[in-house]
Amino acid sequence: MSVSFSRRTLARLLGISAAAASLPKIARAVSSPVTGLVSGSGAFPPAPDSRSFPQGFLWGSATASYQVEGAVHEDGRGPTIWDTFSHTPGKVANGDTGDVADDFYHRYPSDIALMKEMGLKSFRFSVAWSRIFPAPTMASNGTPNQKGIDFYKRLVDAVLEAGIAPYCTLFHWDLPQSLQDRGGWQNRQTTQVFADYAGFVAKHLGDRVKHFMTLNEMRSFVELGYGNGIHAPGLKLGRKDLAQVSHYAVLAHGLGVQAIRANSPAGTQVGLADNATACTPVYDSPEHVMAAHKAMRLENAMFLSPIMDGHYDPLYLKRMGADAPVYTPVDMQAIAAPIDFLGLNVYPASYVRAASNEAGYEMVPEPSTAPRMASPWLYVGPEALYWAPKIVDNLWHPKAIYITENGASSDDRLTADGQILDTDRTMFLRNYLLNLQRGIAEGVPVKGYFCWSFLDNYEWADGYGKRFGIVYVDFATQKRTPKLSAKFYKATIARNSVA
Ligand code: GCO
Repeated sequence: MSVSFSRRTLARLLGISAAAASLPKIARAVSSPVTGLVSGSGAFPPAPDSRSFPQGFLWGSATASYQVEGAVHEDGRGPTIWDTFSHTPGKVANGDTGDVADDFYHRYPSDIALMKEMGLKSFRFSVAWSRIFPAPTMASNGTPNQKGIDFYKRLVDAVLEAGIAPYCTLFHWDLPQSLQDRGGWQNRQTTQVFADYAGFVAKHLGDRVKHFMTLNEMRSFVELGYGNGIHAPGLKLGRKDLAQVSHYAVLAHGLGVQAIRANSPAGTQVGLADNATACTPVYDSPEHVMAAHKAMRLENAMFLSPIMDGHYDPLYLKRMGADAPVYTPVDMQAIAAPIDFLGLNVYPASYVRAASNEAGYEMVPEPSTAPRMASPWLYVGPEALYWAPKIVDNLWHPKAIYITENGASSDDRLTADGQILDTDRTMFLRNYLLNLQRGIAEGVPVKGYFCWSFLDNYEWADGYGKRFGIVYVDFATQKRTPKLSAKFYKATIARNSVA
């Protein structure tokens, strides 16, 4: 089964969304920004206002522990569900595992030097829980592993030394195997053990790291890991059990927020990285825009909306009926623990149109000719980066928003002289960024953008076959080669304006 099915479709299949209707004829507005001319001297022309970002905008890039680190048996790291899953025949394309990945565990100094050279202002990475606590149980995380803590201290120090701000994610899917052996995210106790681990990391890195994110993409690890089984731990739960897992995910987030706050210096900023369905009106008209606002809440009813609203959407609960999650008012209070920023991972646009049904909208499926990148699920919908933050801001007024991921997979090929001329990824990034700029210019409080990803890396069930980096990695030699898109990004950062 391809990943394309899972990302956005599963919630629909579970009956959470309104039924998709036939595709209407859509008039799409094509943005045609004025292109600056490069002068003969090679100097950059002044940026037209429709391209420039606010001063101090935080240009960054992101990675995740299992996708880049490798060194899975080193310095006391315990096994995770991804070690188990990737070593199970038939689960990952080409039988690829994260055993070596980008060898970032050893090569981080030169990779950070490359980030600095590119002008990155921030770097989002994740901590591997099992490097800190190799074998947690449901009773406690057990004995901390000093070598694991020391690794992340060294990493963060090197990032800071390069003048780059570290943004730390506590959970990017590599759950310790010892917890999965006790039920993993199906066991409510995992939420408390996660919070304890998050508090511990905040205590040890909080002097260096000012921004923490609890969980990355709850919808992905819940639906892909526990719903259709294409990600670790590979389970296929029914609708009721899956809804309970998603409840534990949001609860873990809330308890994590509280634990990080309790263990870090005043002023530490806490948030999450959520892949909220990026509800995008089919075009800009009052009824479709209104429909997209309704969709943003209901399509994200298991994840973002309870975190921001403090309750589950009544229509979601009605549709789930007896399959709705079991929870207490105390749970809901924790889930809605105030956050300092909201991270959005934005990839495809999910098109919405007005409808006269109970929900007031319907999702519009992609036509077969809709353009996509190398990953089948990754439809190109640049205006998602305008509408998702805009609607989220209108609905919930977060204090700050970061785009914690946005990027694209391409079929990168080396030219005879060793370059990667990824004009497609560059086109993708340019158009998404122009849409982001539009929202910021209108006052949406987006403070930073993290390109996914810095390096080609282990793309989960797709193995090394789908490349998302702006830096090419030859996995046989570990040689890094910045792609054309990296040069585009460097120019964009230098000008603080879309290049
Ligand atoms: C995810 C992750 C990343 C992916 C990226 C491309 O959401 O899946 O946060 O780990 O690699 O999104 O698929």
